[in-house]
Amino acid sequence: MSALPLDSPETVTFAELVDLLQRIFLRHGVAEEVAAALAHNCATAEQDGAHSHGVFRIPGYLSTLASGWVNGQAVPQVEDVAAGFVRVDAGGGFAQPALAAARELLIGKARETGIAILAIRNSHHFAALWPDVEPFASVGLVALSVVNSMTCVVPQGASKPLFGTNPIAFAAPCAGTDPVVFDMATSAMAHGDVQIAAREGHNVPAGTGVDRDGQPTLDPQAILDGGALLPFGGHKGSALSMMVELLSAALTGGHFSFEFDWSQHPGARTPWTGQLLIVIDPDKGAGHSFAERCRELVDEMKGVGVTRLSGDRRYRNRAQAQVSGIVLPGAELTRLRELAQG
Ligand code: NDP
Ligand code: PYC
Repeated sequence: MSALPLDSPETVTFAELVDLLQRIFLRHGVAEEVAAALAHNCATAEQDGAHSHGVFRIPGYLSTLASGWVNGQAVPQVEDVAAGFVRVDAGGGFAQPALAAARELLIGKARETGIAILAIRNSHHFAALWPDVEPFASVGLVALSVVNSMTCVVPQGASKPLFGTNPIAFAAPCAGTDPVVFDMATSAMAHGDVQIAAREGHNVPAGTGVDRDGQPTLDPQAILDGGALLPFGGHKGSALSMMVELLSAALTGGHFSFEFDWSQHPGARTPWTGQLLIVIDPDKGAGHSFAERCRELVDEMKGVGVTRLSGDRRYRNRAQAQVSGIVLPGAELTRLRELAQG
């Protein structure tokens, strides 16, 4: 019997992928709780078809850890600063364990006061943002989060990059169905998707970015090689990106996207910035009907012809993966297994 070609697809369960990724992180110097948080996050993205922030990110995590730029052993310090305000110093570690450490306190405050803010600083976020907000909507809360990244986006009207790709994610409970969730970079394209386009050798849409001379380009490699991304929607995306910088960095005590210098850490890929979450208990608003009102809006949207809501693609991928597993190229799984073994 002939061997399978190395890149024939292989299927793993979600639990198997989490376990594999966790072992990789552990082997590369990451503390147990941090490894668990990152592995779950990364496997969730892969399962949901968010390929720019799934296993694609593993080499970047590992080169960053090897460079000493991020502290995989950091223990987040949670500070209860006010009735509706929690701060976390992530200690130069990842944002996900910082959020996990503050989560119960944050939820308690949101239920008590109606709204609570979590300001994470001194943190690295290298992941999709929706896994940070969706779990709040799953317990009946509304959540909004922003995180800034690294300088690679030219503000509207400027001639040089300054902003990060700066995503905004929102999640709200919706009666009788999955939470309504959106998660979008404020750049025309996420940096990870530009990297994937370059790897796969296809053009990006017009308006995505400029080359090193500031000229519009469809070539993703030209964007990566000294070029830059543009905000989505011109001045509107640019204003939202500015807001993300202010909320994620100025408000939290983290770095702006342009403020950190990783040049002495070859291989560093994770932005050292900050993250803000706002969690609202909708029961304190118009009563207990928020999730029903959300459903009404969704139904009305469908009634006027919307066939694809934000989140639909992810939920569809997730449902499929839960039935038939997560499909990865065989060569990629082999590489991941090697990384888990050292
Ligand atoms: P997309 O443009 O792919 O999607 C943005 C949102 O729009 C999603 O909620 C998506 O839902 C929805 N959507 C996409 N297409 C449609 C459509 N045709 N109709 C209706 N809704 C649609 O995401 P981005 O490229 O902007 O971002 C990709 C990821 O990169 C995000 O997870 C983001 O958090 C991450 N990122 C992380 C950064 C960091 O610093 N950590 C920086 C920048 C980006 P669905 O999910 O169902 O496709
Ligand atoms: O895809 O733009 C991006 C990104 C930046 C940091 C993590 N992801």
